[in-house]
Amino acid sequence: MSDTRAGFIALIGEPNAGKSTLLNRMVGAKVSIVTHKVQTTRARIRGVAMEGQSQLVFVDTPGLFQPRRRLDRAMVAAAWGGAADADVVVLMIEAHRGMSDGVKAILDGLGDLGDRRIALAINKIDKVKSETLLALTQAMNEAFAFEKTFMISAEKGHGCDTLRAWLAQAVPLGPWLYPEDQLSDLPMRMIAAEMTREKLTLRLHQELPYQLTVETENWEERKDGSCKIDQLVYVMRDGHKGIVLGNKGETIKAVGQAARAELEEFLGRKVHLFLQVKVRPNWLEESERYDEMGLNFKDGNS
Ligand SMILES: Nc1nc2c(ncn2[C@@H]2O[C@H](COP(=O)(O)OP(=O)(O)O)[C@@H](O)[C@H]2O)c(=O)[nH]1
Ligand SMILES: [Mg+2]
Repeated sequence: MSDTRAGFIALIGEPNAGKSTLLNRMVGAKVSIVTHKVQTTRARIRGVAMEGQSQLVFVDTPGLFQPRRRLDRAMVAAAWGGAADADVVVLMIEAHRGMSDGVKAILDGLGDLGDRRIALAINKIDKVKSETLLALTQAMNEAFAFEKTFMISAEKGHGCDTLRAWLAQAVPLGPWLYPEDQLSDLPMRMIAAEMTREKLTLRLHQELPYQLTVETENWEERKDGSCKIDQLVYVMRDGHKGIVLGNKGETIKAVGQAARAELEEFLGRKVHLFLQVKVRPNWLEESERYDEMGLNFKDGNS
């Protein structure tokens, strides 16, 4: 009998709680993109971490919030779906924001998850005093019977080893689900598209990132060990195209350079990245776009 363990751990919470930051820290590599803007993560992203004999498959989810548009609804459905499929659910909240209306709405939904293990991770403890943390821990545990409460800083690392060690014994006994050296099950073409989307999100105005999506069109392995990647940036309006390109193309050029540098580091080899911007007024209503993001178009039906 083997004594290996393996399981899925869903990270849920409001947008910006720090789910993607925690996933990357647990995996030890950047498999999910992180920005200070809300709703950066769109699809369910899995990252694999090993802790002793346990394989922890973290599922980063889009944030849970009040959905208004089709893409929002598909994202929220993916987040709850990720939680329903997991062995362990970790609800992440922000220490300084406390029990917000959004957190209360999520607490209401936790009851429907059945009898799986649910833990609380209060994140961003670097931002608050310890009295605040104790009061918040108490209030949260009065609202829901969490199996454990962790106080962490996903960014700085505090408390993350304790959380990981607990998760390692919380996942069920069983064979590993992925090869030991695999970091993510996301196809490389999607990781590459996400990296470009992150760089765009970091550079552009508040609303615009929501209105665009990036897809990898072509991936060509070259004899010299490098690869050539062609990506399309879909925007909704001509004006957006101008903003993405920037004056004399300088914005798209800077985005391309930053994304290429990160891809080269991730892949450990030379990358030739070509970006093209396309105006597609209706991309938010096209099911192929959702397939490429790993979302279910029909989940967005109102
Ligand atoms: N101060 C502080 N900021 C954090 C911490 N964890 C994450 N952040 C920041 O919070 C923002 C949102 O993080 P992200 O992981 O994208 O959140 P997500 O939307 O839940 O995936 C980013 O700017 C992170 O750098 C933390 O422990 N402390
Ligand atoms: Mg995220």
